Amino acid sequence: TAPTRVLAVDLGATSVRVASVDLDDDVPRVEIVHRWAHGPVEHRDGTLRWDWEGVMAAVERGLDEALAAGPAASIGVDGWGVDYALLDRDGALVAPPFSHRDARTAGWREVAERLGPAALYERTGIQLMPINTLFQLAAHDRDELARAERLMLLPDLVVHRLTGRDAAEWSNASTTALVDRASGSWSTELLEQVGVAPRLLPPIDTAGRRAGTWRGVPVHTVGSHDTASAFVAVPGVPGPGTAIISSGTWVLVGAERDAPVITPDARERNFSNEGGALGGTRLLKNVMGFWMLEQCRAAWGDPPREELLAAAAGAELVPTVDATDERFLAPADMDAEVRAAAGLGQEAGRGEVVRCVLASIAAATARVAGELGTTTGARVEDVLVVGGGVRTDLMNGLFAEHTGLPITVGSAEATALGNALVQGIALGRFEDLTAARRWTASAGRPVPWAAV
Ligand code: LRH
Repeated sequence: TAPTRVLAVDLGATSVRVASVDLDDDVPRVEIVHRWAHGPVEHRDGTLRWDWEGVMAAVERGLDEALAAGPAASIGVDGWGVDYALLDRDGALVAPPFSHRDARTAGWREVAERLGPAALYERTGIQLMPINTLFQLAAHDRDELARAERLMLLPDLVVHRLTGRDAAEWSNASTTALVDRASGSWSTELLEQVGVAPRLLPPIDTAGRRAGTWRGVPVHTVGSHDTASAFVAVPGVPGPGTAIISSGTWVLVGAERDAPVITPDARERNFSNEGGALGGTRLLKNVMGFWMLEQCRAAWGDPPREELLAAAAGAELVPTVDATDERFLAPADMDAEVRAAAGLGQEAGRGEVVRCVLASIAAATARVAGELGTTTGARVEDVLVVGGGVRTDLMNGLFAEHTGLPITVGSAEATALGNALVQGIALGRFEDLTAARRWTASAGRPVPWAAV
């Protein structure tokens, strides 16, 4: 029989990738067929938006290249969360989609106060953060909203462009803070409270379904939220005491649960209950991730990452900052912001700043892992790490040092891999999630303590 080769389109906030995975291989291998580096761009009105034409061109080019190399059994699409596009009556973009780092959400706390933070949390189970789709929409340009006939989350929009499917996949919809967690549907009330006509939202559906075809190849829905896909492809079968870290542009720290944990304690600690790719909940918190390092590099004129990491590995002990603080979301100068927060003067070298960033991420991660134990009543005993960040040994080592727990790192391309696994389940290649994870477990490696 022909190998089960599937293609995973993975929209990352710093690079769009099209990957090929042969699900019949002995070990999981993700081959990146096409990669397009990008980032939020300043629009002519001064706002931060995405170059959507560029994203779509990269997707189609990557799929073309992948299909030129051989046949594929299926295509799946995932991407970063919370961002959306508005489409007009002809299905064209009303304007380029905003980045969640755009400053228009600065007044988000007032919106939260108006809606009632406790009620908001009880209804959605989502951590209150400025980037939530809810707060983005509350601050969205009213003229643009008035011209909209459809609102689509970005990975859904790619599927729509490829196949015509008009729906919102559950895992990503659940992260918007616009879904009523009890009913699993869009909250008409919340949408109206932020001035969005509920009819703009497409129906919610689930991962693992056939969405249509592109050039004759079946397209399946997958965990369209990249974090949901990354959690699918962890190196092992997580137990109740397993914390999972998706280490990348953001560092997402969480654990899997069968049902949402929407308690006063979870609210107090601002934990999110995001929908799993194949059901269940990711109880999780966002920590600022490698974005902080990349923005420091940008402020320094892009010196090689390896040099900075080597300097950081040899740096003196440094103070840490709170890597969950929104001041690090999109500061004008990340280097200056970190130095100010940490009390590091100009005499501190770049190595110290980078060390401070990575140690701060690790400290916040360890704190969240501890809180997960308190909130769920199941102490965290081991940690699985996936995502592009696993390539940075110093970061892995700092996770081990700060959590004091055994750490296993898995695939740097876990997002694409998880996307591929859900396609594999839809195709009948894997019986279920556990069977799929047994395959990815073979790619795990323990992190030696001595790495720091
Ligand atoms: C990670 C991620 C995260 C969201 C953020 C916008 O890529 O999807 O889960 O909170 O980007």
